[in-house]
Amino acid sequence: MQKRIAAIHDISGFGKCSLTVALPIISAAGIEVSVIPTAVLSTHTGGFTGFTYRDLTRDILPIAEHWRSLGLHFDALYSGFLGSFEQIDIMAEVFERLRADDTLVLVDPVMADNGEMYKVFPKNFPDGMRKLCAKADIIIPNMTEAALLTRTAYREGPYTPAYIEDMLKRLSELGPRRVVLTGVYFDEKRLGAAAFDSVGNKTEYAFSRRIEGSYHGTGDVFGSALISAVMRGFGLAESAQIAVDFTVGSIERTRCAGTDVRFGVNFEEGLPEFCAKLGLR
Ligand code: PXL
Repeated sequence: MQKRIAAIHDISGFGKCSLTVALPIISAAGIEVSVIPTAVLSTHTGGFTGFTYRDLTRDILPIAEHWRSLGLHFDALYSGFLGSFEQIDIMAEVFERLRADDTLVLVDPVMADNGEMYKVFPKNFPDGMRKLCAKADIIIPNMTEAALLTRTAYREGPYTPAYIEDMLKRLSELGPRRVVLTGVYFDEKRLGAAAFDSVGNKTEYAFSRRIEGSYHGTGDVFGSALISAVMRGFGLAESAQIAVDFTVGSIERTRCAGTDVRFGVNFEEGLPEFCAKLGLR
């Protein structure tokens, strides 16, 4: 049966991230996507000034409640950028209302990158995210978010396997059985993700070429590809490799084109190859 995911992120009209990335990627994977927009912005907040910001905090629970009343079944709930601190507790309530026994809850604790918290969030935001991560089956922090969630100091790479594996363990101790950590690298040539399953205490790595620069929206491209692969039946490490390859290909095309890094990455032209890897033709 076709799977159904509820994606709960903001919609930034320009700049390819959150819902404008999750919808096309998950749909291309042959999975149905329902959306709860957490906020509507003219652009994302990474490098643009003067963006509009319509907070939708009060709409989230009524949307979830309407879906619950319809008896809809979701194979996965996928949350990302939340529009306000208040939305963290609301998201926990959304999970309560929409989660069935077989629903996978994936939380991307979007709040920081490159050693810094996004300026739109208050200082106590990581405390709230930590509580939300406890309700997830899988979390997918980057290295900055991992440091904030575990209350450890942010460190720049290259990292060591011991450092990454200790971080993964601490993150899973927050509650989620599985953790995929992004922005992992042991040398200057390769970069990727580490996938950890606390059942079996196993860490696996998914690397690709390391490309210079910081491209906006790549965390959402990665997360959307990862949940798509998991929903199509791939294991966590295999899904992480598919998502890393898709993200790196998208970055490479964008770098070759010389596009402004704020404009998002060209993931669109990688969709046919992504679908082929998922076994869709
Ligand atoms: O990609 C993460 C993200 C999503 N949504 C908005 C953002 C960001 C990161 O800056 O600003 C609105």
